[in-house]
Amino acid sequence: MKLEALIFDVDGTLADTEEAHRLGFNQAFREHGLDWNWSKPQYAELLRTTGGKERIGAYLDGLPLDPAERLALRQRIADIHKTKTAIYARMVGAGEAPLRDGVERLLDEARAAGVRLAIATTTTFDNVRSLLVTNLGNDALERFEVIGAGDQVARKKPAPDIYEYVLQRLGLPPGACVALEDSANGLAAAKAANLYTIVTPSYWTRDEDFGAADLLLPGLGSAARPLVHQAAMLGGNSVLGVREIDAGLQAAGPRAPELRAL
Ligand code: XBP
Ligand code: MG
Repeated sequence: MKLEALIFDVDGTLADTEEAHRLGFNQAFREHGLDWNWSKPQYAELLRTTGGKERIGAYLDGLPLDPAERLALRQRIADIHKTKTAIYARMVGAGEAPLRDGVERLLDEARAAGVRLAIATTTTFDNVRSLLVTNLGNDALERFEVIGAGDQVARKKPAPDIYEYVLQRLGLPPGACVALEDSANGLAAAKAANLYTIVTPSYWTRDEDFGAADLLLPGLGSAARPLVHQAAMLGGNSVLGVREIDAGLQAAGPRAPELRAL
């Protein structure tokens, strides 16, 4: 099936945003009078829980609290998270989360080739807007036909829900789309939605297991940082473009449910 759409994860895939998220959480905790401070190693563990509100909840679960205290703090999660989202927007707006190498190139190439673009993320929609508008200009959101984000679905990654939501809104079968991810949770979500999945790990996810990925690359590649060692795998090209992605999708053959439908 011909490549019709690229579906991008956001955090870690479009940009290395997790340090801005971590600092945002910590500042929000301080502003809410809490003495919590998530270190980098601790945050790497906490990232196993996707979704900021859920992540705060998982952290609370690990604290030695009496039930009343735990409940009272649980009821404050939404407020704390709102503060964190505002702090994150300011940080991203100040240029602290540039796009990863090759991302803008691939987005431009896809547009020129008539390949549709979408987003499937667990992060809050406002964060997607801050990141895209800061890095790609005011009309950045219009580049993406569907933006699936945050609480639009009941279950976050690794559940397939956000990918299924995006596929449904695109009106496309998984076999015509490719997902781009950076984490094991994201990969599991995309594969559970039966998508061909390309993984470009980030600082936070580089030690995770990506054995299920259809294509694993250190990045998308650019003239400044060509994928020298992967060029043979990419038909001689040292950057990942629409042509290479389509070739990978064709080589992988039909996705399982489509096969079953034959
Ligand atoms: C990343 C996440 C998010 C962010 C924080 O998911 O798990 O929770 O860390 O964002 P993805 P929020 O890579 O799928 O974008 O605080 O807005 O949830
Ligand atoms: Mg991610």
